[in-house]
Amino acid sequence: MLIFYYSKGSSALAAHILLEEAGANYEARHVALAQQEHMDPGYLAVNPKGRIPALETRDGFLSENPAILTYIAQTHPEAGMLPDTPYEAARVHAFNAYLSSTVHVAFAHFQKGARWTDDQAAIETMRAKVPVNLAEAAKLIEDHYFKGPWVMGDRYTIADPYLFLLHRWMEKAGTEFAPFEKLAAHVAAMRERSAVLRALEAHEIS
Ligand SMILES: N[C@@H](CCC(=O)N[C@@H](CS)C(=O)NCC(=O)O)C(=O)O
Repeated sequence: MLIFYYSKGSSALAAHILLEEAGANYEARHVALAQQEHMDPGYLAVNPKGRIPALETRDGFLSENPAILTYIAQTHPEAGMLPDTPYEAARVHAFNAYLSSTVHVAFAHFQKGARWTDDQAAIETMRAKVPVNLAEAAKLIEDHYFKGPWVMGDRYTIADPYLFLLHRWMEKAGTEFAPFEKLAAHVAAMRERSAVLRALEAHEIS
């Protein structure tokens, strides 16, 4: 059985959705960020980076959203969450790498600026830029990478639950999401999936 370490309302929501989509046999263990439980020695043994999410598999521990999403998809091939051809699969990984390395990091400057500087004025300056950076990312995705109705077109893949985080990041940062009509339709379509509703309930998100 898989053990999934998550925090309510965190980016772990993407993998939580995928575990539900795949019908995976897993136990969810909550790690409260607000209580600094991610820095407890017990959790640092799971993920020395002290970040959420993490996944305990029969082979060992995994961290990093794109890797966890890929692992769940590859161990549940019947769910069909990864394209079969190398090129299409690589496009999914490229999309998720962009969310992980650029968009999530851009959002982190809204709440976690102290990771990059101790200068309070610089933290405020970086924070002020976050809504602009997220809007630019959303425009890039909408104009160039989102095919519709799902990220890759007709096929729902591991890019979809990950993209679902974007509107939450934008709302938290105060970026208007509604103008991105294709992405807004994607959020609405995601909310019609029972797996998404179950994961949202686990995160206590209405
Ligand atoms: N690159 C990591 C980022 C994970 C990450 O930063 N998670 C946040 C929650 S969304 C976290 O654990 N924050 C705790 C902290 O920064 O102290 C991934 O994609 O899994």
